[in-house]
Amino acid sequence: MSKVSSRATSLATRITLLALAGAAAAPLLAQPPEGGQGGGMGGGMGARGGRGMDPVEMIMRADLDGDGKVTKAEYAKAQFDRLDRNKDGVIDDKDFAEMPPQMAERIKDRVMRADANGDGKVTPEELGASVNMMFDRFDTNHDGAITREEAQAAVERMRAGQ
Ligand SMILES: [Ca+2]
Ligand SMILES: [Ca+2]
Ligand SMILES: [Ca+2]
Repeated sequence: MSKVSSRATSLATRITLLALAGAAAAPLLAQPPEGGQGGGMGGGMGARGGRGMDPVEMIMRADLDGDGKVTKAEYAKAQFDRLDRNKDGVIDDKDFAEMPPQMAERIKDRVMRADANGDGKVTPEELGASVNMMFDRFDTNHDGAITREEAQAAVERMRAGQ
């Protein structure tokens, strides 16, 4: 039976990853109420973003220092900052209350699984620990950083594994 549960866990991890990637995109989507297609500036240049945002881009956005690699710390911090809406240093109900209800509902259970000590708040450390599992999946050469190529490969693997 432990087989079953570990399998379920790894699936949950994948789902969490996708949910977090979605959570990252949502705030951006929430801003312009779609409709103003292109600000007249001759279009082209695809207004980076919108709904079809590539999961690889979402991962690479966590590259806070712009060196082309996402370290574990960068990844964890980027995810945490996006979820800690009220910037009080923990993720809890108050943050979910500030998200669009649908989104909050969708990600809440998964995010709160990171609440290792069960106090109803997810700290950066707690989120970091749960993010590590996902990170390791991406970081295929285990050098502590995800490159764009690794992100791409991981996203493709996940898609294929569905
Ligand atoms: Ca970096
Ligand atoms: Ca918070
Ligand atoms: Ca906690």
